[in-house]
Amino acid sequence: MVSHYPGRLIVIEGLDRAGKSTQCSRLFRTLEQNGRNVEMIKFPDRGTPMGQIIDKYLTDNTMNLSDQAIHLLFSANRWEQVPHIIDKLKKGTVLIVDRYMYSGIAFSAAKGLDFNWCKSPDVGLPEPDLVIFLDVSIETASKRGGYGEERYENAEIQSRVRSQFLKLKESNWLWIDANKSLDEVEAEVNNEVQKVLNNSTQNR
Ligand code: ADP
Ligand code: 2DT
Ligand code: MG
Repeated sequence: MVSHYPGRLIVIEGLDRAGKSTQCSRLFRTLEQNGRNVEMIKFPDRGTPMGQIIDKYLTDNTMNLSDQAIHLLFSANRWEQVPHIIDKLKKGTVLIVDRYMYSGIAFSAAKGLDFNWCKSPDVGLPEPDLVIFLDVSIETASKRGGYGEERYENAEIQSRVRSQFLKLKESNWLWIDANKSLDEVEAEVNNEVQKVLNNSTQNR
């Protein structure tokens, strides 16, 4: 699954408080220190006009949007970044992506929307070269500061979302036990990313 662009797309997925954002930052720092051309992207990107509607939906429980409509907005929020993603991949950048289409599918399917319907709006997005899933138990996640106020941040929903991620899991995903220490998880991430980057150098 190594893409035809010189850059690489590395996706980090997982439930809330699995350590995604922390590991994205650590990976970014490591690759930057190694002299790589690297950039971090996060979905939802709350900074765009569409992202602002998504942010309102997540933070304001009184905001009513149909499950289908918000699903399509999350997907559109990815599609609006595609020109930027392709541009960076063409320039040889390593893009570290904090959540991608898999969160989109898992969260909406967990609400009861049809699994295949949930997949369709993201068909055609740039394919990742590596998907890393940080698998944290609901118990560990709760201990990491408890859940906040945003929509979806409760144990019952997170547990249903995890079941959907299991349905999405593919054999080439790096599935990491994210209950381990930050340093242990980081070491596993670095090891696998290094393999993907070595592979890309050979293919260039
Ligand atoms: P996410 O982006 O997946 O929601 P974060 O990276 O924001 O998760 O981490 C949530 C909290 O849990 C932070 O306070 C972070 O320092 C802590 N944390 C993340 N991973 C670990 C870990 N492996 N062990 C202990 N604490 C962790
Ligand atoms: P954070 O900003 O804390 O990562 O969480 N979500 C995310 C969806 O429902 N669909 C999506 O496509 C994406 C990318 C997961 C944002 C919340 O939004 C959910 C948690
Ligand atoms: Mg995060």
